[in-house]
Amino acid sequence: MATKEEDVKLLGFWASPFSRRVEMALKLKGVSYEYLEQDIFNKSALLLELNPVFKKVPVLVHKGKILAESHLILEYIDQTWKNNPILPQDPYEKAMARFWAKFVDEQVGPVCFKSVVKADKGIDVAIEEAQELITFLEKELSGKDFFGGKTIGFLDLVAGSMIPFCVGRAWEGMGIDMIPEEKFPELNRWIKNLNDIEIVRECIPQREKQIEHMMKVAERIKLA
Ligand SMILES: N[C@@H](CCC(=O)N[C@@H](CS)C(=O)NCC(=O)O)C(=O)O
Repeated sequence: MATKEEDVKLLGFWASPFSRRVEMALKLKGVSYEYLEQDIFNKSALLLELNPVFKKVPVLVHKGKILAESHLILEYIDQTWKNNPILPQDPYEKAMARFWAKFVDEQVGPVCFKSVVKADKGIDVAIEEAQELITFLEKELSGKDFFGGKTIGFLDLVAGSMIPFCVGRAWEGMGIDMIPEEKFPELNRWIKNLNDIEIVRECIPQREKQIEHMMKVAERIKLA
């Protein structure tokens, strides 16, 4: 079980789904850590030194060992602190959790945000294309409390930090319901289940502050 002397540092950014999911995992495992907030628009010498390849948060430092990329960090945390497992034990289920997590970060996140902001083919088409992707996750969740089954797991951390509190809120700020309950009942049930978990609530950025941040990011995308 985790102790106070873990020697864990996390470089993160408050609105980043990638660093919030790592915080959720550390809290789930009961690992104490020092959090170092980063300005991703004005990167610190420490961030550039620790992650010279991608220059992004999150970065986890455990006893001097440096890790970047949130999926890999989650796996490292899961293998280092064995309590409250995050990844499924079954090889196929584990591969599928990784598959859908990749889909969330590489497809759902960018399409549901960047492509809709740009809306090259018009906003209605952009929303329809985004919701087509979300439908895959709705099916994947069918009849389950969490993607991980009865308890929160790897895909819940990845999708849970990205979809409701990032994609959902971004569009809420622009008056669009990207995940309407009548279209996505399973995902809405799942979002409520996530909200019932204290460690998830602790890691969710403050709503108004996040909406304001996402609107600024949207402006940057439009101008790019
Ligand atoms: N694939 C990375 C993505 C991390 C990422 O995009 N982090 C953003 C914050 S949300 C960042 O540091 N951006 C700075 C930049 O792009 O220069 C992961 O899973 O950790």
